[in-house]
Amino acid sequence: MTLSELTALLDEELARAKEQIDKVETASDLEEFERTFLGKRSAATAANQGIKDLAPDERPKAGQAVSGYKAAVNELIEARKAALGDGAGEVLDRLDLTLPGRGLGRGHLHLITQVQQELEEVFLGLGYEVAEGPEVETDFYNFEALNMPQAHPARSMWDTLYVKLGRPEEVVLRTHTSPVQIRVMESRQPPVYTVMPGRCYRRDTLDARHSPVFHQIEGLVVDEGITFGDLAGTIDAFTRAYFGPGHTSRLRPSYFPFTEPSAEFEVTCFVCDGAGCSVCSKTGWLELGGCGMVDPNVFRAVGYDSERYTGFAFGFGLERMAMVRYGVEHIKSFFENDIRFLKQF
Ligand code: 2NL
Repeated sequence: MTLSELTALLDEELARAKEQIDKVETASDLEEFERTFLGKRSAATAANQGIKDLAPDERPKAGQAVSGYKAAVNELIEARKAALGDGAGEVLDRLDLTLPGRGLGRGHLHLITQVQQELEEVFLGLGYEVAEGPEVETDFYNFEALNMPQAHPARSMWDTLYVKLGRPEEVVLRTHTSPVQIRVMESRQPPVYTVMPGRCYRRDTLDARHSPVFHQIEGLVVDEGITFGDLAGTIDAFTRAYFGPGHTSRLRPSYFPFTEPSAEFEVTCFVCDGAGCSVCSKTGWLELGGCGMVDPNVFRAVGYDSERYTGFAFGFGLERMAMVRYGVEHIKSFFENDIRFLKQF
């Protein structure tokens, strides 16, 4: 191969490359193009190998011709790559296998939270405030201030869970939300119109109606001239607001250490409207909670003038409320977090 044959070969080959570059569409086309015009069997390689056979003074010119050719071909490749974009059109050869994805669905409030918020709304409507307090309490707030001195037999009404802190049996998991009422009364003078919702703990064995953890809502009213009639009227107003105007309530004598007199309150069964069915054991009434006039000893414990002020309090379990209202048979359903149960409400 003479020098002029060599340069002619490279010129021809470059012209062919310029023609073919437009047909390159994909990354593999581009690889093939590079192999054809720059690879082992390309004109560039043949020309390169021919250089050593030329006269020594012709060799630099031949070398320049080869590198000029290579540079021109590489330029064609780069320009084409840029024109085709990233991946050099490879996407055209692939199938789109992406899926639209699985929806996670939207959650909602737990049934107990819904019941709690609905009850709060009813009492807010009656002019009450909502207060919350600690779940880990001292003996003073959970028992002593509620007219139950140490070793008082009435304490056995609550099987208590103790926390290993302070003196033995000094710190407890609250057995009711009443300690919050003590804290509210300690923090200010009457009038008090407040409800206290929250989680409570008792050393009870789990059965259909008892759970070691459950929720309560309690109410407290303290003002001048509050009577048992106000208590009965409030319970009835609440019953109508929550269960509907067709429902009414009744009180039956009972005992709590912190109220005197004390009563249980019942509402007309909303399954049978008072006619008697299996839910209300054929009585037409459902027991919902307890209530009474605040014992003057409780007022003394918080520094209220028990000659000037009277008041009432009431309390009931949110799980019991939800069970009778929605026909839930076992209290454990509220704590198992089985989505098939939860999503029904
Ligand atoms: C029940 C009974 C009741 C109270 C809670 C209370 C709180 C203070 C003073 C007086 Cl600070 N009373 N709370 C009173 C009567 C009954 O709940 O069986 N609940 C599930």
